[in-house]
Amino acid sequence: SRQALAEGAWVLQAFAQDRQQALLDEIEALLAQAPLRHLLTPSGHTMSVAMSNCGALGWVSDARGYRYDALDQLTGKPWPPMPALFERLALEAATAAGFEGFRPDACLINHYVPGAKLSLHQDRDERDRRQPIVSVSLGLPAVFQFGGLTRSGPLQRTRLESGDVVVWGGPSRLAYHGVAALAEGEHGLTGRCRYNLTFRRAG
Ligand code: MD3
Ligand code: FE
Repeated sequence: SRQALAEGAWVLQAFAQDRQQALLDEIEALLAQAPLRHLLTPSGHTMSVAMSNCGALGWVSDARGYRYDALDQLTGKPWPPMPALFERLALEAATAAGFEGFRPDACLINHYVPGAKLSLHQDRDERDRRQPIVSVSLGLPAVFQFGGLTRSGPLQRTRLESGDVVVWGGPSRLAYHGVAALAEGEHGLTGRCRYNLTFRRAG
């Protein structure tokens, strides 16, 4: 089912349901090549969410700022290529939400353990903001928060479950959003954690 969260933002409930194990297998293979790490924010805080990337470009943060980089600083090598399964899922989800021809060149892998959270932010490091962002949730559920184009103002909250896919485009592309501290739990697929994949056209 396709459900509008806001203008241009579509929840595709259980869209990835039958691909969850295959997605997790790919994630584990990717993380063996480009390990999860806790990045520093430009202000010097360590993020509670651990991250890695695959694809031509990877999102990174350090004292110099936020940016996309073709190299993993940790390994000195390019990020692992994006698996065909990932590209296909992102294209199918974008198409189902009305965005044609989505070709992501970056996939950020976020890893949450209980207590980890993502503060309210905008995604504005991508060049062409007419391209949507596709996000895929796996494992423990999360409370996703999103607002408008300014940091102040009311937030909507929605629970994202394993296998849910959300497509963010149009006016929602620059909406402020975040993830509340992950609740304690145990999931049959991932154990005591949540993964979120975000597919982007960054370059
Ligand atoms: C709304 N990740 O990686 S996914 C991020 O669950 C990020 O890990 C969250 O926010 C997570 O930047 C949320 C949903 C999402 C992703 C990108 C968006 C929502 C968005 C971009 C614009 C508006
Ligand atoms: Fe974001």
